[in-house]
Amino acid sequence: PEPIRLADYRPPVCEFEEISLDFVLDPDVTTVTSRLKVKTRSGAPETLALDGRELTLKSIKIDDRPLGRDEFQVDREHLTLIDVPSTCLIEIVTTIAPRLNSALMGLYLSNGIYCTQCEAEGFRRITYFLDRPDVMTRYKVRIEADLASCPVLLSNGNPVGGGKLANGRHFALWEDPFRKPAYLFALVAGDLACLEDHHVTRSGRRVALKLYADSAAIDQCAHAMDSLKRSMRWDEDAYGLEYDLDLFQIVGVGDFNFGAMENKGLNIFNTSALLARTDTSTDGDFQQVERIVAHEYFHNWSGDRVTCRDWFQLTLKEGLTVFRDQQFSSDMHSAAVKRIADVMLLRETQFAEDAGPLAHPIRPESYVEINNFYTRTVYEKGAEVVRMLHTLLGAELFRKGIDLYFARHDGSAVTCEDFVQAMADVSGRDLRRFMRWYSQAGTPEVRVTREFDSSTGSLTLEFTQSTPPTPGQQAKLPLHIPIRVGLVGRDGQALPLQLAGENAKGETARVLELTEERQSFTFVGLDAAPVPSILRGFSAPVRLRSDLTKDDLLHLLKHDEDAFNRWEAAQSLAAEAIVQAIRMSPQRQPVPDADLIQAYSRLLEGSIEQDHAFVARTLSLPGRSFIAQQLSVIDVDAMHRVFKTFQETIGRELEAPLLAAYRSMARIDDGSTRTAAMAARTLKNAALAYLVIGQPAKFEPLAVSQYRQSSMMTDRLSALRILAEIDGAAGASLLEDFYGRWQNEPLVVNKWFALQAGIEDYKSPERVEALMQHPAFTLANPNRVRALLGTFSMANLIGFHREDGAGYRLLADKVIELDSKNAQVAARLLTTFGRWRRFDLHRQQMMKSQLERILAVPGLSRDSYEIASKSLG
Ligand code: HT7
Ligand code: ZN
Repeated sequence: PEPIRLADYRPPVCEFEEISLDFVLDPDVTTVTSRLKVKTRSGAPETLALDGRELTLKSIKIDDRPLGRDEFQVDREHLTLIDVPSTCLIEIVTTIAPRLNSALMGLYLSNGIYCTQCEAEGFRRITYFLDRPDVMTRYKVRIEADLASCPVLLSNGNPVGGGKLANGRHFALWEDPFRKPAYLFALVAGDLACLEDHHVTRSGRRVALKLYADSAAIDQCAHAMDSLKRSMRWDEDAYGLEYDLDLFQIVGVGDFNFGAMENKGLNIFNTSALLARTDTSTDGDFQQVERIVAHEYFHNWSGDRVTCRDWFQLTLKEGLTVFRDQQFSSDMHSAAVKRIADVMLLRETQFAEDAGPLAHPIRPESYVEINNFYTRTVYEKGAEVVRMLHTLLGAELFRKGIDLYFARHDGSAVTCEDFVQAMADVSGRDLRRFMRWYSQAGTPEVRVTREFDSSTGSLTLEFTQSTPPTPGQQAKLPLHIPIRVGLVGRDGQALPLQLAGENAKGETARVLELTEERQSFTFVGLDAAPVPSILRGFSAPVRLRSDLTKDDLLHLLKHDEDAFNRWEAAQSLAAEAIVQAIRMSPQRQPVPDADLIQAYSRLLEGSIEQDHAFVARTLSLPGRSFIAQQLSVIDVDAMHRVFKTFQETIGRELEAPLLAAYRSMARIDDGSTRTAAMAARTLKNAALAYLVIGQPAKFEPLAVSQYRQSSMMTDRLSALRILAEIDGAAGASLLEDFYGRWQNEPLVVNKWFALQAGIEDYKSPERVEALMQHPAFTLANPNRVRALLGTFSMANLIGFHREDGAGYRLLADKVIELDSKNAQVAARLLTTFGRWRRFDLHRQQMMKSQLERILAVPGLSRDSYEIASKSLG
């Protein structure tokens, strides 16, 4: 398949002033009648190529005149109408089969509920249309369905009518006053329960809030409703942005390719991103629901009111909205812990993506299948780029920039340049070099060295930046990089920062701006050599290489006023020790050094940190992927051995403080989902894991009793995970117990699959194979596929990469099976193979041959073709 290129963008040949859509719903033959009010841009007749896939065309009329066979052409992807008058009304009747739609794009059925997914290019599976985001139209919708099975009929905007029909059918009419691109269209019909509430906006308007789900799950929707209300209030307070319709609806469905979708006024959610109750959901789930509800709601402005001109600009709405949801979560809970979690995710996933064959800029220049570009780079690195603008301009000017962006572009489809231009206009800053972040792939490396001159009391920091080559981009240019810094005195005090040639301002943190390949900054007025604290708050998505010593890091861990860099110091100390141990011969026992253990012990004793979630994060070893990125060849067995020994040693040597922390956190934990209670549980369960891994025989009973006595899923699942991992006496029977209790809760069953897929041992390919035969497993449900195959391939290093290649074969078999059913999910699973070059030659060969096998499948989807071919390329 030929790639689509940003450079080939051309405006659409016509506009649609209005579309009226009539749906007669039926699982096997749904009839869709579309009436389009057309106006060509040239004012002259034009040939119009409408997008459409897997549609059965029944009839076409222009201005009520049926078209003859020679007046249009139909192929697999288009309906081409020749000489369409400059203004006219086109009526197209098509049929579709929602029941057979296993791709979950367009109109499909999920547990008897009709629902749609139109982003990015799903609308063309509903009717022929110019399915591109710069075609914005006013929608009028009529939905007709069976009253008994579909009492609820929903679409975007406002309900404007409806009624009963003959033969047990009924209909509803909806109108959306806002022009929108087709990707924001939504329809839902089914037997759904509803949770209702309302929000009064800052300007006093009452907005009805309706949350729909299966009646068995409606008692798990309160947290989402609460999150929605907090999001609406926050967007008013933080950005002055109010909701703009009188009704906001959310529907949860069990079969969904992604987390959720921001359709105008009718968000559709994967139930995994909507439902939460403490007995069935972990604290992580609660936070995830809150984040995703907020994210989709924030899209109402950053995405819906101002949208993307084309799909290359995806980061315009996604990067900005992720940044906004990060700010929201940070305001709701602990800012430090949120930043740490976001940076961990970025470094473990996006940095790896940026260093592999699928690396692309946050605004790609070409794609074969846009669905493959809903990536960590577009989302998370995109959010970091917005964050850097916030850092460079400061909160006040950034807000002015946002205000200008929305005022200037409300109701239109725009580009990343438009966003950055608004920031440049309010600040008067030259952001041309900054724009390179949008077009340059790869993670920049920033090196910093220091020199203290005691005779002048000055410290010079010398920075160099470089970005490694990525596919199709060999040479890289210097970027505009904000580096937030501070200086920590020998006594632990934060020192005032005065650059040579400047007057003293007394500030203890500031932002240095790198724009060249090499730059130095000299701080003056220092009595003794301080320890520099660099890249505070992770002010730019770069790999920092500094000359900080172990003592410097221990000093920062104790004294840095920047919490992120305190955590970073602990991570650097642990990462250094782990990497060294991995490089050692297998005969030597890898042990964490005494200083690190002592630092952990101090943290546990609570003399330094008050935020218990922060303590838990700081005590946790770096992620596997973060460590793997620092190795020239990933040795999965050595990594497993070292992580295990480190955990065992920490668990044993810190038994007393860990147990004390466990007990005191258990006392603080009141079973609520308040931030402090969640933080206490995080630390409690981190301590439990260390204790059980350190001394399984001694602490297994503690985990068993936590599993049995707690009514909270967080505690139960943490205990069960650790028991299953140590493979002791209790693990197997409690796994059975868990399934028995929760077999009727699909989201909990996903946890059960994921937990077992993630147990790192050499038996896992067989275990996963056996789990695929379990009656509860199905390839038709993306959540289940992700739980079992996604976890196995992404989070089970030694199982998936077992030396005989069984893990690779298993994944490839399933990708091939899934590709013809749901290519989007198949292609995403396939991305793991993209890392093949990082392993030893034997594993490289095996992964490569699975990629070749997949590429040879006749009729392979565009999605999988793009990932497999780029991975090999
Ligand atoms: N904007 C939404 C993206 C999305 C999606 C993309 C492709 C296929 C299915 C999808 N479902 C939702 C989600 C978001 O970022 O808010
Ligand atoms: Zn989004």
